[in-house]
Amino acid sequence: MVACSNDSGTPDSDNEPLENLPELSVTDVTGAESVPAYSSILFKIRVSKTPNVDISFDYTVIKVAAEPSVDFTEKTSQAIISAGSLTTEVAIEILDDELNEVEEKIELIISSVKNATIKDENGFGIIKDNDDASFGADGYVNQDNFWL
Ligand SMILES: [Ca+2]
Ligand SMILES: [Ca+2]
Ligand SMILES: [Ca+2]
Repeated sequence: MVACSNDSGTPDSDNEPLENLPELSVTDVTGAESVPAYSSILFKIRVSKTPNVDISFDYTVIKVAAEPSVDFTEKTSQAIISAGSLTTEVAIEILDDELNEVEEKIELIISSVKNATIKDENGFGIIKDNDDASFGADGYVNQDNFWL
């Protein structure tokens, strides 16, 4: 049977039987607020080996420690890893604000996978803050002392 559980996707066989489908994983990523208001955080979804056919899946992005429509834009859609490719990227919009904050966290979850199996169905995205501590909006006391 298959022995390589930890390989980096080396294509070592050609025509896979169905039970040997590639395995999908979502990787964790880091992004940051940036000026002007919009930037992206790029989740990478990779397969364990080069697929012979297109792999499709649904994904959705939810909050873990962040506010939808304030810190990021929620998104649910579908993506494809084309035959012969090992990865695809999903861009999630990061919204800038003027608050000095701790790191925020979102999560991407995949489902309804076709032509692959799921090894790691979710990945976390860290959004780094880009604001100074000096003056918080609406009386929000800055938390910079935690980091000093
Ligand atoms: Ca924010
Ligand atoms: Ca900012
Ligand atoms: Ca901020």
